[in-house]
Amino acid sequence: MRCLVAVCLALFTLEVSSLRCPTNWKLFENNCYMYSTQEKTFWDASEYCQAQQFTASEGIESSSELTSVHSSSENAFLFSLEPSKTFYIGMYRESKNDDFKWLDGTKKDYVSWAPNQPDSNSQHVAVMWDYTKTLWDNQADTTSLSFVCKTGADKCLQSVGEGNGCRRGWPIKDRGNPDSSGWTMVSPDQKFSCSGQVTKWTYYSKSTASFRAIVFRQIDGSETEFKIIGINDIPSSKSDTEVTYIVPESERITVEPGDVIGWSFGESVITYNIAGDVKVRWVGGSLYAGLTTGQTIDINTGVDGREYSIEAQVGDENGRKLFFFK
Ligand SMILES: [Ca+2]
Repeated sequence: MRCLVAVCLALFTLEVSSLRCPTNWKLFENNCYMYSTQEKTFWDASEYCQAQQFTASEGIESSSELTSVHSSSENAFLFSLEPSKTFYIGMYRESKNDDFKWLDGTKKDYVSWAPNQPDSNSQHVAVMWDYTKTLWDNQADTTSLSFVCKTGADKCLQSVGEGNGCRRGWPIKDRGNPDSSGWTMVSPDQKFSCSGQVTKWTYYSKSTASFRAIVFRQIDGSETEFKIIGINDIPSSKSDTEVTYIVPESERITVEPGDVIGWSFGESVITYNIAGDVKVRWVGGSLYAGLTTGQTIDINTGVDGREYSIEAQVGDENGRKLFFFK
């Protein structure tokens, strides 16, 4: 399985200010929703949602809960996730004499009960009922059903450990060609979406030659001019393997949304795959030795469609992970 480059790019080329959801979650207004095809009892489903952990901008950590519903449009959106099945939503009551309420603690300001529901004294939880389409039924909490988890969207939201879904596809087994020596590269379409510090680099090293990971900032109005925001020299002692470089605190590069990833090497060290939809700008020659932070360079020798195995992890000042860039 290799990472689908087009999918990664779609995540990173969103407007910086726009809300996003982790892979497999769908955005609706200000929230993210995941329809789970796993079938669980109501309380197991709630536990499953709570076990989903996320990181967001400012290092905020959050989890999810079985979905609440607050409008007919949200209700219609939920129904559209799986119109042919009955699934749990996050409404329950303690006993037959209690009012129904939302598990996530939000106010009950909308309901969509089917005619004559809720009914039975022993049915304490709500489902989106396939029999009545967008209308709800109260049922027993012991049936195994699919369900929907909900969490607040954020411009940087991602599942912990997921790496935007790209990490899973890290193309170790499909690492392609060793690049020839003496290039400085920038991948201007792949922008950082959060501010923070680069705490870790991971790349696929073909040989033991030193590798220079770089963060660039595009000069306003120029296609080809980039300022070097920071450089991490990685002394590689490994070949033909994935290299992880934990950046010492004193060397961490502070990035802003819109900054782009780049790199430089004097000898052949990194591999690539032909990938027509990832445009990499490059410049050859003797730049490698002379590159310095703050310098602006014209990266204009060529533009090529290639995918490199390189990833930056951005954390806050405490090193906590915020998101992956690849
Ligand atoms: Ca019922």
